[in-house]
Amino acid sequence: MPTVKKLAGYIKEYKFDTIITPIMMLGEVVVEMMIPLLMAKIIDKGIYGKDMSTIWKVGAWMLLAAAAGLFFGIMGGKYGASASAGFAKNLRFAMFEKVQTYSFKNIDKFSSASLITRMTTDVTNLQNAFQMLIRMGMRAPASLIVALILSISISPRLSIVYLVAVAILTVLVFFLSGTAQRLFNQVFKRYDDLNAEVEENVSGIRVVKAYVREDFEKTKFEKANENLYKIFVKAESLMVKAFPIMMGSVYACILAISWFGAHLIIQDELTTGELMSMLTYCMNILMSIMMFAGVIVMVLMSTAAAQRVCEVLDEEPDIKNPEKPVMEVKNGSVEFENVDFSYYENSSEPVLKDINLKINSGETIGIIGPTGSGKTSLVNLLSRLYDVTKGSVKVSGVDVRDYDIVKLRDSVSVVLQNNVLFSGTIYENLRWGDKNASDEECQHAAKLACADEFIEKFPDGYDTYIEQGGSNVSGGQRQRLCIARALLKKPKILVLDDSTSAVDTTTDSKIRASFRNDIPDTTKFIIAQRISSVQDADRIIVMDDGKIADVGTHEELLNRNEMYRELYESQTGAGSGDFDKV
Ligand code: DGT
Ligand code: MG
Repeated sequence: MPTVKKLAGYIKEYKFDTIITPIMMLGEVVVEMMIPLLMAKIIDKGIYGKDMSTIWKVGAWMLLAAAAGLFFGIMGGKYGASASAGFAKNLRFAMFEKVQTYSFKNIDKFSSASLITRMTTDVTNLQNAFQMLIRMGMRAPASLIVALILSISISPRLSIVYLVAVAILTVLVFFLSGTAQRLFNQVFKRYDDLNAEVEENVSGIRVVKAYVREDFEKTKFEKANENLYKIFVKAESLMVKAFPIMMGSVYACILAISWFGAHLIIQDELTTGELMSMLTYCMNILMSIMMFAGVIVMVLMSTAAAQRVCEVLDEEPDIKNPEKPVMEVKNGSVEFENVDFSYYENSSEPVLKDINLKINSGETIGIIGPTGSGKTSLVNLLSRLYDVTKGSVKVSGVDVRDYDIVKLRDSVSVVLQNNVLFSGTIYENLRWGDKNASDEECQHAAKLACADEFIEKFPDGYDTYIEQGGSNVSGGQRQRLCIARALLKKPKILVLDDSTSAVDTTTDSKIRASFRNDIPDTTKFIIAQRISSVQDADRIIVMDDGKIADVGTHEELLNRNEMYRELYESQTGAGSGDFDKV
């Protein structure tokens, strides 16, 4: 019930459409119910009474009623469609808006595939159920009641046949729909699996091709697809069986009415016209029951979708702005105090353990260490992409959790390890860093990141269109564009997470030189696998297994840290790694 109330809140500007739809449908029912009465009159008075003028008069009324029915029906359809589509639109927007507030952790919890299913398939299911509810939810019971009342008023004895049929059909319908609903609920779960499959494959299609894994992927997909097929067939075939059974009982009912009705006509207790109307009402009543059952099945089926949609809307972003946020990041000094961090609340082994570190504003810090040692995890705490599990991270002396998130992220600019560009021109992509940056500022940032050299070679220069994900630039070009974008923020702290790994060493050192000369006051964190990328840093942090193994200058570490020395030698020795000499 709270779910219904919550979802109803998204009808918003479509309230009028939502209310007018059932009213129109009621109008349609009333008109529809008059037609059998008029028909009876034509038969009994007009045809049997051989009275042409009655036929004309009542015929005209019938025409009018049919036209009115048409009008109400069209209006009901129109408003119903607008109300349900509008409801779905609002819902999708609210979900999209909510997802934008999610932290990395929130997104990890749902997985992006599931978020997509929830925003598309689930919302569509809700939209259909909603439309069914406002159109048929009122029409079906109303039609049932009016038809029952009118037929009882014509012939109470014959109506008993109805009541028996109604009872049998109701039991049948609700039994079937309950089973169908359970099956359809499983369908949604399978959809999620399928979408996860598609998303992973399509977003990684280049790797799939490079490794000739198409067949493997196809088999995997086939399985998910087959599962969906099976459960769908099971649910649908139940519904298909249900239909002839229901129609069977409708025809049985018509036969019974004709049989008893004929007797009553012979006994002069019923007229032919009245029997005709009774038959029409019979159809009406039984159809209404089926329709109503349909509504109930759809609404029940959509409860799973509703729940999944509400989960997205109700999810509390675990990284939120504080009550009284600090609005200014004064400088780029950083302090880690007894920091522990894990990605899951109850994981036994934290990813970062007991990190203590003090960094002055303007320092250049290199971070080096084996893969999985926690380098990315460490720097992600700076701009609150994740929050610490224990201890605190301070920027310019203030806990990062006390800052306004926007201000913090503007001051702490991170070039993520697997960074992406978005579809749009180079200018547009760079202006993610600062939407008001002038062309000159963009070009200056590109120059610092050594991106100007290749951009200027493009025929369209800075107006070159970048495809989705940056697929039409090389890995090294993409990295340089991402650095330029980060520089445009004019950050107090700049984090480069393995951001020059695809850039040649000469360009890499040129980029570092321009940082030194152009943004000397910005604190720089440079994560790298190449010693040459960090050796001129003020201090180098050696990470190992989630801990800081050592901190020092290049020379200090060469003298005292074995891991560092080995890494250095492996990279400078003949035939391997880089050839940069100190
Ligand atoms: P790299 O980039 O390969 O050189 O490795 P690092 O040093 O950047 O390692 P990092 O911080 O990405 O990973 C440290 C540990 O945390 C590693 O055992 C994998 C785990 N981890 C990393 N990212 C995630 C994540 O998003 N979710 C979960 N559950 N675990 C993660
Ligand atoms: Mg990393």
